[in-house]
Amino acid sequence: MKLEDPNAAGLRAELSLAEWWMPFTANRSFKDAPRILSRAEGMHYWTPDGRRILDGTAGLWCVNAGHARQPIVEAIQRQAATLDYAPTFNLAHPLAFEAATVIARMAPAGLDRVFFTNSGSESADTAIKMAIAYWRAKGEPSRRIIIGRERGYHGVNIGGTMAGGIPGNRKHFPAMMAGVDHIRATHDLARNGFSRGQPAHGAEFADELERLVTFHDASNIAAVIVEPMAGSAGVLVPPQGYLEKLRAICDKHGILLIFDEVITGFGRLGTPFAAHYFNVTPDLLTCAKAINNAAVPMGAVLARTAIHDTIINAAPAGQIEFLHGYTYSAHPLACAALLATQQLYVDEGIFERARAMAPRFEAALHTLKGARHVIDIRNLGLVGGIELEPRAGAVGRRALEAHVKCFTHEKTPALVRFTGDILALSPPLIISEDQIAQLIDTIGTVLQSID
Ligand code: PXG
Repeated sequence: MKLEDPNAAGLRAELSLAEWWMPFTANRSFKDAPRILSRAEGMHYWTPDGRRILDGTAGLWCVNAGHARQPIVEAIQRQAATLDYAPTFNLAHPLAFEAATVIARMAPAGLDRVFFTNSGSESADTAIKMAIAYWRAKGEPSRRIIIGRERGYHGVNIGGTMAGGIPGNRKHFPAMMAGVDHIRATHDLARNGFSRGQPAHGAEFADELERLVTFHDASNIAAVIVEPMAGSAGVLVPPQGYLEKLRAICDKHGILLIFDEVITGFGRLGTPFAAHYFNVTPDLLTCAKAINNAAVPMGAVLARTAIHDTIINAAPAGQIEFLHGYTYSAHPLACAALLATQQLYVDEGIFERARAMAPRFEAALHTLKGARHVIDIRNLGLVGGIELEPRAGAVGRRALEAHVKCFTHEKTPALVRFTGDILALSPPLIISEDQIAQLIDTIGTVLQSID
């Protein structure tokens, strides 16, 4: 196939699509009809043929400040020319300390030790290893079981895959990690359909944790890992009181609570973290994506001081305390992007902006109630989920078709995510009211046009 891309200098010749094995993609059908993005700025992507697409997903829930923001671009450029790479095993560079300090200061009180990774998946596996290392250092090494939740997503590494609860992601990779169990998901369409914000029913789903504690015994359980608000599995907003209950049960049994804030971190709900929004503080918190506006791959795990100190103090002086880390942990370009991004969030009041826009986003989103195929709408902060009735015998096809038709919409194309038969919206936090209206209008007309 030939791709004439004016932005891809050096790639103008015949471009083969065969070699790149694409992630989480139906490779064959995609390559039959590829959708290519070649430029981005602010709220928009552009295709190689110059079509401008409104970004309804902030890339993949990650470009919270909008695309190609100048201060971030320049920080990366400067850093690449100053210190392109530095090892961080028994060596360091100043930006890493600065970046950790900035993140610790904005984190919920008590979560003030920061371990850098390169993705949300690495953050999940790092947090799981921290939990296990903590109990070992504390003299309770039998605490090794990790409890996840059905429909949870914690990335694709072994710990995250096993603690995760999306059946399709697990079924090809059974039993890669011993000692994992799951509480049930909180989704309850019958009682909570078309909820605005946190649904009223379902705090009692947290009691499942008590059942598992009785079953496994608390002395064998290291940690519970959940997304405070689940995104990838289709925008599942926690019922009122649910997270508080999980926290209380963990406290009662001395179990660590891990929040996976890979998509909720950095303003998505109008607060720095979802922990602030819900006023529930975990013991470990994973993040990635918008930590540096996704400009360079980066993630982090935030730990309570006591967890950090327990692991550090258990090792003899002079010995490595936590045998874990990545070649690119605290990569200089990622740190430079982080510092510029966090400054931009403050300078432009981007989290406050998201908070102010959330009610207008909610109102616009719920105008789709009654649109063809729509069986539920849910929202929190600048996240929206639109659940469609699946086609008989073809689960996921209707939402895939809606996604493609939004992208190829003649007048006002938009990028919309889908998972199963749920459309997910998570626009950059700089979206305007007009752009929200346009996004919802595009989805509405597309839903009318598909079977
Ligand atoms: N945890 C959560 C809660 C996530 O949403 C990860 C971990 C993994 O992060 P990395 O950086 O390893 O991909 C994620 C990633 C979608 C979608 O369409 C969501 C993610 C990734 C790709 C697609 O909802 N989230």
